[in-house]
Amino acid sequence: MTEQKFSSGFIAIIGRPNVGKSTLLNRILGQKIAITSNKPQTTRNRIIGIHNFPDGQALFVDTPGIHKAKGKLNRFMVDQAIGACSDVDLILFLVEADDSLGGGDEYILKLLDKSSVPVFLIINKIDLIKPPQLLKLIQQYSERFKFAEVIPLSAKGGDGVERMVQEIEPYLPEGPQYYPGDILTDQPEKFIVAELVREKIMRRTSKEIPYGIGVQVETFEEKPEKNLVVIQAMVHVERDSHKKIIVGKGGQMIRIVGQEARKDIERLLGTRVFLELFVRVDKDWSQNERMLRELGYSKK
Ligand SMILES: Nc1nc2c(ncn2[C@@H]2O[C@H](COP(=O)(O)OP(=O)(O)O)[C@@H](O)[C@H]2O)c(=O)[nH]1
Ligand SMILES: [Mg+2]
Repeated sequence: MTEQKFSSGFIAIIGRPNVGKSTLLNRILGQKIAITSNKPQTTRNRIIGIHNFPDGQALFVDTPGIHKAKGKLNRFMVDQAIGACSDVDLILFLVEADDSLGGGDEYILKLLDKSSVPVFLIINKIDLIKPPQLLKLIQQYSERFKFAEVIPLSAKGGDGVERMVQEIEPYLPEGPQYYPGDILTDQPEKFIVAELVREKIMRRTSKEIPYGIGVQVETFEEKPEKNLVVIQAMVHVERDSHKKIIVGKGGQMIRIVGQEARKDIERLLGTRVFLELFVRVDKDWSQNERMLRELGYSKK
């Protein structure tokens, strides 16, 4: 009798901002661990999502969008993304179906030219286009780069995602089970909780605010006898005017954000949650190394 071998590997999900990388990761896992929004640069950290096969484990690395970055936080984000590609077994390069190969994608393809890791071209958001458009796009990309596979899908709707996961399995080398079978991510719960609060603020506020906020969970107290977790989180903003908007008239905005975040956190943790949010002005926190470290946006 031959012994069944275990295979495992790391798979980087990369692409320009807003192409749907985090949405795809959540879809693969069937659970929300990575926050998403229609604003670019939503994802700031590298997040690993774990998918188990009967005899294998795929570790998906969600990354911030790759773009030409300015400022400390942006630079950190792009470095995270590029760094994630160097030590993986497979790269999923995401592009949007309703777009054509542009400068931003060419910038990424140049990085891929230098790498020897196999690359899948993932054409996301096929719900937005018609088949002829898709064929043109496939042709355009295939002429430019030798992809191991080309897979059109819809991360949001789910079409094609399962097939993609099946196509990945043969690319996993023999390897250990890195994480126990019941774990979804390498990120601590506290971090995901802070991210969910940040997501709700990003979605509720307009343009300029999202980039200036950082959320830190200060208390995370489990009360299993009450099936309850008590959480206090601080929202750091850069300006008084931002604080005003996030708190809202009579505290209305922060109350809505808190309610929405609480629902997601309860789903994530599987318990009732008491969530309290505070807002504090810290000018230039996103340029401050110590603050960035405290919020998890820096290498140790
Ligand atoms: N129509 C459509 N929208 C999508 C799809 N996948 C993601 N999106 C949307 O694209 C936006 C960016 O998604 P996100 O996952 O945050 O992108 P990321 O920056 O690459 O991580 C969000 O508004 C998503 O809802 C898809 O398959 N179809
Ligand atoms: Mg993202």
